Amino acid sequence: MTTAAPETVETTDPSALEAVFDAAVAADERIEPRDWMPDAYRATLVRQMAQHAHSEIIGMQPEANWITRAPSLRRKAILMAKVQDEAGHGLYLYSAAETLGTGRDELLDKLHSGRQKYSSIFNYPTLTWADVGAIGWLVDGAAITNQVPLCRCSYGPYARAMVRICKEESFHQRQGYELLLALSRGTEAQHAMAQDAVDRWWWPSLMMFGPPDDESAHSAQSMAWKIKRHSNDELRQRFVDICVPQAESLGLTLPDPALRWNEERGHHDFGPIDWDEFHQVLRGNGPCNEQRLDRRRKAHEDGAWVREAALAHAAKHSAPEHTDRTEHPEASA
Ligand code: FAQ
Repeated sequence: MTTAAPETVETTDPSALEAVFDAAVAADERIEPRDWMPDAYRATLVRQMAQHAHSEIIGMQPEANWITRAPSLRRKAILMAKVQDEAGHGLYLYSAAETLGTGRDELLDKLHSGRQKYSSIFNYPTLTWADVGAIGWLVDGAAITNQVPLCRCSYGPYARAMVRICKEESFHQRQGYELLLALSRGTEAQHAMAQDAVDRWWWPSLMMFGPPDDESAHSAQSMAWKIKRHSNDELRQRFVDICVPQAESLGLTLPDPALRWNEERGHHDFGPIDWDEFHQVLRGNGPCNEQRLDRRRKAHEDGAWVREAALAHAAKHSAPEHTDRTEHPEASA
């Protein structure tokens, strides 16, 4: 916290500690790892941050599917950089979750055993090259809409991780938009490919924001704690309003006949979302759930030797003989 940190408060009385925590949240101060916090606040953060971290690393798969088939060296270099960024985002978020006392091994174990979720969006297949553009424009666009307010999250390490992530996501969104624009202005077949990708990714992108507010189990408490700053429906509406003029500039149509400007509300109305599909995907029945988790487990197993080597290296460098060697006169030469 920026002012009176709870550990400096000379009390172990839980209600006094909670009062200090509540006051800090009310004053928009940041809660830091060593500050006292309610167990439920810690658990909610771990749940959301873990789901977010898992989404970043599982989210590498749909786009990585196209790296070997990117249509030019320029597109390939951009795509590789983007997929590597997603891995980096996962690392920032796992590190931020570690500040809450939850190890990365534990979180990965929960992902691999299906006990923790990742975003529904990554259970859809990338069937054509245009899907890479649609993911950048719509999926990264939805991610930014959701994540910019998280830069003001009450938990310091999460908020700070989000600042950097959002900057990178912004580049991701623009490369997707630019890719789709090139296809849309290309041949008839390229335009049709771009339109088909937008048709398939639009509704799942709206589902990324989570269930409607009246069915969102965690929103009210998370907003009271200032982890979330806006409700799922508010952010979904913001995203729709942003996308409509962008789709027009792209020369593409959003696949929703009910989409129209509502003068009274000052927002676009849109058609009903298929929540049954959303729940099916969450239950593991999406088109790619099994494949995504299988690949993730295999990547983890294949990487075991890297983790072992890193641990051996760290142990070697913390051993006393290593300390002696660095004190050798030649070591500083
Ligand atoms: N998919 O009560 P709420 C990205 C679950 S990053 C799966 O409303 P909450 C970057 C929810 O966990 C994308 N599960 O929950 C990228 C809860 O289940 P639980 C990820 C979902 O937490 C781009 C239950 O439903 N972003 O895309 C989903 O208040 C391109 C009840 O829901 C984040 O994680 C869903 N769509 O609000 C990477 C952002 N929605 O835990 C690669 C941070 C809800 O009780 C390529 N997270 N659920 O078992 C958040 O802002 C929130 O967690 C929400 C959900 C908004 C996702």
